[in-house]
Amino acid sequence: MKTVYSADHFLHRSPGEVYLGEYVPAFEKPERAELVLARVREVGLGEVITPEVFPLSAITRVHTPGLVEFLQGAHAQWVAMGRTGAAAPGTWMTRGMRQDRIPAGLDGRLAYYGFDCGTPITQTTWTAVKSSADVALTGAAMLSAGAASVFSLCRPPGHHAGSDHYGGYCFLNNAAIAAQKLRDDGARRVAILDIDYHHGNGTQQIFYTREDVLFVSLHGHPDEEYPYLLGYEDEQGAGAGVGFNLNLPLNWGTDWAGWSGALETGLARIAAYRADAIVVSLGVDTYKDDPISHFLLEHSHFSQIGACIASLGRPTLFVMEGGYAVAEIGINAANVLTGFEGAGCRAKPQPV
Ligand code: Q9C
Ligand code: ZN
Repeated sequence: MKTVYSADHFLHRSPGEVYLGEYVPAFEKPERAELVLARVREVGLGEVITPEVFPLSAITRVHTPGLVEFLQGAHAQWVAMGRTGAAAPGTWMTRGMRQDRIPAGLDGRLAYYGFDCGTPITQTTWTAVKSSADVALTGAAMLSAGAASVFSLCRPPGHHAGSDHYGGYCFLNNAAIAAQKLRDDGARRVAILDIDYHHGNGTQQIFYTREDVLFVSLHGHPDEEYPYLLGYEDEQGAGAGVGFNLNLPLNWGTDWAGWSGALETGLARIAAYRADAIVVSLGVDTYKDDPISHFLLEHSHFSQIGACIASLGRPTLFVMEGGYAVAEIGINAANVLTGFEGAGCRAKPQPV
């Protein structure tokens, strides 16, 4: 399996975030992608290639031009107002507020487009964000050209970004952009399997009224876990999309027995859908020692996840999402990929 990677990801570095009431170093940091890349090379997964550059029109297939222009220009406007540091909202939209009017001023647009304060926009964030989308699009193009599987080593991650909102360390929804590209290249049905610890609220929102992209997500229950306001099991799609959204929320403390049961349910739905291609939102923040998460998966389980996904026998694009146990992120992510490839890899999944 080839890996698509761009060093431009270094251009996004969050200055820090508020966690449990304290300002702490950001969990989502450049070292994450570097350690995944190092492990991909160590296990001999396959060639590592740089992405092609795609036009913005591939992004505005799923995001509004307003969000894209905002992300491109926000930091320059922040600086023009005499401010230092990174651009982030301190006010958010809620019930009863105007949704039909996009404010002219920067702080108003931060409130309109952003949904948390953990996703700051620096001077070079856009370049990293665009490269991450290109990494996903390149992977999708390779699948369209006949590859059986590709790993798009995206950073920053994407699954919390919706058509017109960003947050949760995510600016553009790489997996959704890739799924749309697969559709536009001719795949009739695309399934997105989101195994990140957090609900992929952005991906769900983007495809909620559509039957041509099935969304299946395993995640921390929104009653107790971020992003809290989406991801319940009664969200099953709307309009033409009814029946094409499957949420499998799980409680804090879920172990392999509970998690793998939900995976079986999700995979059965995808098999019944007869997807032409599968996009996996690959978060490994389900790991037992993840610093912001509450599931209990171990290294060997990630290998089993890959093998289970391979059993669907469909062209599969893996898109990197979360995972914050940085020292072990490479092992966990690569175990999914080598588990998918079975005996095809040189190194054994490790340690068990
Ligand atoms: N300071 C992913 O795993 N935590 N995103 C709250 C507010 C956000 C996780 C941040 C967790 C987002 C891609
Ligand atoms: Zn996550």
